[in-house]
Amino acid sequence: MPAWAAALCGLTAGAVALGVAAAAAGLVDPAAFPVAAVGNTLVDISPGPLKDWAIRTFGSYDKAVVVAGVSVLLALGAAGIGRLTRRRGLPYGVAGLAAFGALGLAAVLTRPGASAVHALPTLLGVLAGGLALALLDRRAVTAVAATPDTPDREGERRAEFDRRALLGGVAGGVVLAGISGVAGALAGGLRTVDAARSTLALPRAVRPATPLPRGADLRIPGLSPFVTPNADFYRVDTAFVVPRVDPRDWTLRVHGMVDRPVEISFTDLLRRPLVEADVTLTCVSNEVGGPYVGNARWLGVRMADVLREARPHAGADMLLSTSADGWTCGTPLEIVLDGRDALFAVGMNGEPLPTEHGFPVRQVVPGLYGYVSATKWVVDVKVTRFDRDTAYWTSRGWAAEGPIKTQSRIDVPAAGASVPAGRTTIAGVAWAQHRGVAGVEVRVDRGEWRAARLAVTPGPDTWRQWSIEADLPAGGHAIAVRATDGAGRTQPAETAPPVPDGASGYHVIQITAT
Ligand SMILES: Nc1nc2c(c(=O)[nH]1)N[C@H]1C(S)=C(S)[C@@H](COP(=O)(O)O)O[C@H]1N2
Ligand SMILES: [Mo]
Repeated sequence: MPAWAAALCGLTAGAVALGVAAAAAGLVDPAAFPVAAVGNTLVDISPGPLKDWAIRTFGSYDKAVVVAGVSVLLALGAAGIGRLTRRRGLPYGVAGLAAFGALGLAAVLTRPGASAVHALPTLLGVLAGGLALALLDRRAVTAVAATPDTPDREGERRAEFDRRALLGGVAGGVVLAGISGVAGALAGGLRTVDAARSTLALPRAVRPATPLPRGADLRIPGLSPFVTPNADFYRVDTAFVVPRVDPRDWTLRVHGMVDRPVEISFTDLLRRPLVEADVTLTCVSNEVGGPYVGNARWLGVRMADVLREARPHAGADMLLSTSADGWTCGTPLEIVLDGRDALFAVGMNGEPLPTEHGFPVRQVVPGLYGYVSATKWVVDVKVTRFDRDTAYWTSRGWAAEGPIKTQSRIDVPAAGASVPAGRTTIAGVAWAQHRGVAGVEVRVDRGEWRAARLAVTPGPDTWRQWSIEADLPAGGHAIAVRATDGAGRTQPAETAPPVPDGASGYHVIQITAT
């Protein structure tokens, strides 16, 4: 059998193994798909700087890149298994499959929330892959009886490579893998959680947010809208597969340094008084001028109400929250209790939280970067101390506390754009959550800093739009922006990278007037 045919047998067997595993994972739990578990584990164990680089370079596609890498490795492995089977015999090929299976199993079973049934997809996959390998290997070589022109000894039969039979077998395997893979994805995706989300009717807030003041949105083409639609809201997390948490199974445990541990079901949570708040979220890994910032109207229960019921001990200074997929976050207790709208949020812009933004419940704390405040799919809050516990990103080189730095961004014109010479509108957003934005200034080339017109804001916890007119002679121009917060502090000119506590420096763009 030629080498390519042996490799093809291995690839097909690998595809069947993954297809069957995907189908089973669709029924058990998408997180039990071994490739997803390996990807998740890789994300978790890869060093911080590598992860930062990936987020910077690939943005929201960082996981797609990991998937592509893992797929290439798997394909190479499967082809190798096919050739091993040919050269050394079926037991070696099966052993190779089992080795991949063992890796997958190790990853699946060490994921948070894993149970014994989570092993099933991997085991079934290896079994199906082994069977496929054996069948293909047999099909590819047909026993042919000796004929006069193949003068073997009387009655002896020869094995001969049968290309047709092999390709038929491969086609069958690919179809099987495709159908089971799609079935798995459908079963997983359409399962109960999505149904539960789409049928969920959120109660009204006892303290609704006031309607957005007129003039909060300057409605300038190209300027970020004041409210970021859910579909456009940036997404940053370590979750390789979006955790699907069934609200009927969800509970929130508040424990640790408290007098009375609290455990709440989703129904209990919705029975509590809900409030609404407009809050802008920002990611600490956002570069100056970057896209990881968005504003939404959140509906939720005040974290302070739940915490006060638990009665935190005097020495406690940190909330260590954990998500359904094991991510952790450390938030200063004092900030959550100081009266700001820190929420266990269930609604985002008038609908239940989108799955990728934390359904059914996430934290939202105005003024803190997401990595120290905004736990999605939150299930556990431990009241503790910063000197006793360390959260996910803190153990990877990021600061333990992450107040949001005052920042401003030019949206219009776009960086690098050409505009007609003459009067031009420059516009953007600025944020200094919980301190508020009191001023924005713009400088063209080496000119004076000039105050921009500020849009109205509902409060200090959201970003604020701004705009200014400038008269631009033909030629290249550098436009810079800087904001001043409600305490009168102007953002510093000194540049700092996102690590360890957020980027600083002015956003400057180059444009051409023609
Ligand atoms: N469970 C979980 N929650 C998480 C994260 C995560 O990786 N896992 N990332 C945090 C970070 S770094 C940010 S900036 C915000 C982003 O929230 P969004 O994806 O809804 O915009 O979520 C936070 N909550
Ligand atoms: Mo973040």
